[in-house]
Amino acid sequence: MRDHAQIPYTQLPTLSDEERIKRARSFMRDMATRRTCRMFADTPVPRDIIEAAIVAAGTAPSGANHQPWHFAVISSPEVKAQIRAAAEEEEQAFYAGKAGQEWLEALAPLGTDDDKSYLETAPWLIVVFGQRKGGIEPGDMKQNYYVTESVGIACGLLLATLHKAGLATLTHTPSPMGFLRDICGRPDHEKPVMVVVAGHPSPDATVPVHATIKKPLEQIASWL
Ligand code: IYR
Repeated sequence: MRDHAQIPYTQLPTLSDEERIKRARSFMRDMATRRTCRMFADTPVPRDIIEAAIVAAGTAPSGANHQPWHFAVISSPEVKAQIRAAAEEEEQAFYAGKAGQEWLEALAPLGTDDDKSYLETAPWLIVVFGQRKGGIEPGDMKQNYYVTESVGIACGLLLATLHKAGLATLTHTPSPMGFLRDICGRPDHEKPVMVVVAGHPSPDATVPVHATIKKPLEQIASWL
């Protein structure tokens, strides 16, 4: 049993407001250079980076601090090939019409298609699972709370850390993605949320202009 003790919150640095603004803007500018990449090189990437990014993701706030996530990390060429084959099968149906016209039209400016070769080329695939049941102690099977929100925040930290480490990333969301649970050998109470692909971009990698257009502050915030 964990206790209910409190400890002083002392880990924030003492800064001037000027320095705080500088740091916020510096991080903002760096994150604004992150791009979703669909063209990867097969250049190896140290496992240490992936480990650090997952530990960072694991610091995310979560419902009742149950930390309802699991990261299945794949570097095996055989498993990557299995994931690619299963994902492409789903995506072929998706792009052949299952998605519906409105969805396909929305995706057109991104230029995506059913070719998911990057799932084999990139050195690392991180399959992120949300756990409907869990708890803090290993083996707990308690109810988890705000799983979608908690895992979403964890994925954000994962992407931010990988970007800070100088790697390209892609959030891949095949639909439906139940096959990821089978391939990764995860239990029924875990739901695959996304595949985060990480690596170096290929030397000739491009990104769609459409994806670089971000809504301005006035459009995404209101001040009351
Ligand atoms: N999962 C598909 C389709 C797709 C859907 C959305 I919404 C995107 O922003 C991008 C792609 C694919 O990976 O191609």
